[in-house]
Amino acid sequence: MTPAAASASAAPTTTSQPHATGTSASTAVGAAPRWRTPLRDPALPAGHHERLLAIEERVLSGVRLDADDGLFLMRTPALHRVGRLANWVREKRHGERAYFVVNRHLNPTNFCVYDCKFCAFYRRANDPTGYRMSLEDVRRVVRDEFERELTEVHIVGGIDPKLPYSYFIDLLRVIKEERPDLHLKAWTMIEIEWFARISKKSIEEVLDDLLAAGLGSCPGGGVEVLSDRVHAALFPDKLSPAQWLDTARRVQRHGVRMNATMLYGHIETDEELVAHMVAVRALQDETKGFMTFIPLAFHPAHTELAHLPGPTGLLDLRTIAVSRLLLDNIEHIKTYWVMQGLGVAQVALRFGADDIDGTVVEEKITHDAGATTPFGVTQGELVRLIREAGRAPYQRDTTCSRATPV
Ligand code: V47
Repeated sequence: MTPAAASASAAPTTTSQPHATGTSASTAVGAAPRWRTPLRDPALPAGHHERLLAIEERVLSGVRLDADDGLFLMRTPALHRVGRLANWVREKRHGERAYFVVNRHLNPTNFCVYDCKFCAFYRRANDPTGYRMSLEDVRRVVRDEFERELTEVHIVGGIDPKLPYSYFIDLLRVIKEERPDLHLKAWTMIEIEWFARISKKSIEEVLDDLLAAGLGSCPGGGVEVLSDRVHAALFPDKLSPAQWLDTARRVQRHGVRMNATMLYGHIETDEELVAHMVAVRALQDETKGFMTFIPLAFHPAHTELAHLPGPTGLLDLRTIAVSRLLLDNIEHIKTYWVMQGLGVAQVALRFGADDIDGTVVEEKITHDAGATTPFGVTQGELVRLIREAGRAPYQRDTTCSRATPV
C-alpha cells in the first residue's frame, strides 16, 4: 500500500483508542495501522516528512532498513514518529506482552586486569575496596540468600588474574549443586576468551567445560561499541570489535545462546551506534543465536569519563526505538531499568522494548558509577510498572521459551 492509500484508509487516532496488538488484523505486514496519517509537521526540515513516510512504508511492508535509514532515525527531531513506528513493530511481534525475569546478579570479583575508561566497578590488585568471593562464599550466598522464586542468575565479574581457570568452572558447578533449577546466564565474551587464554584451550573446549558445569547462556556485556575508534580510546586492551564478533560467532555456533548489549551516551557517534547495530544484525543473520538486544545507558560517575554528562532520556528512548527498527532479526529488545531508570523503562515499553529485565536484587556495576535506581526491585514492583505502562506482564524464563501471564 502506498503512503497515500494508507493514509486515505486511516482513521484519526485519539488517545482513548486501544493500541494495535500483534493479533489484530490491522497490524498484518503491509496493512495500515490506524495512526498512519499524512499530516505534515511544518516544524520538520524540508524533505524530512517524505523520508519518514518512506521509512514507515518500508517497515510496514517488512523491508529491512539500511544504515542510512538508521542514521536518519538517530537524528530526526520527530522522535515520536520513530517511537510510534518501533512500537508498531514491537506490538506486531509481542502484542501487549512485556516480559520480565525473576533473577539476581552475582559479581564474584571486581579485580580486573583491564582498565576500561567507562568502568567504575573494576579494582586494581591490592586495592582495599577490591573483593573476591571464594567458592565457599558463593555456596553460602546461594544457600542463604537466593530466593526460592529465583529462576536465573546473571554472573559476570572482573578479569581477575589471581583466579585459576578451575574457579570459573567450579563456580557454576557449586551453584548448580545447591540449586539445579537455576538457569546460569554467565560470563561475557571477554571472560570466555580470557578462560581460553589461561587454560590454553580453544573457545569450544572452554564452552564444553562450562556447559558440563551448568552454563545456560551468556549475557551480552563486554562488547561496548563495535567501533575501532571507541575501542582504541576507551578499552584498548580488551577484545577488539572483530575479536568480540568472532568469539560471539564461535559461542553461538557451539550452541550457546547469548545477548548483545550496546553502551551509549559517552564518546560514541550516531554513526558508530548504527554501525554497531548493523554488525550485530549481520552476525545474527549468520548465527541466529542472539536472544535479546540491550542498549546500556552510560553512567559517568567515578569513571575516567566523569566529566561527560551521560545520556538523556531522549537518547535512551531513541536507542530503544532505533534498535527495534534496525534489528529485524532479534526477537527481543530490553530496556534495562537499572541503567535507563524505572520511569524511562516504562515509556520504553511503548517505544519498541518488550522486555524490562528482572528483579536483579543486587546491582553493582552501574551503582559504582553513580546509578540512583534501586539495587533491585520486587516482582510485584515490576508487575505494577508494566501494568501502569498499559502492558500485560509476563514472567519469562531466560530464553523466553516459557512465559506466563501474571
Ligand atoms: O559490559 C560498565 C556496562 C555491562 C558502565 O545480557 C556500564 O541480559 C553504564 O552487560 N555505565 C554489564 N554501563 C551489564 C550487562 C548486562 C546488563 C543487564 C542485562 C544483560 C543481559 C547484560 O555494563 C558492561 C558494560 O558494557 N558498563 N560500566 C557504566 N559506567
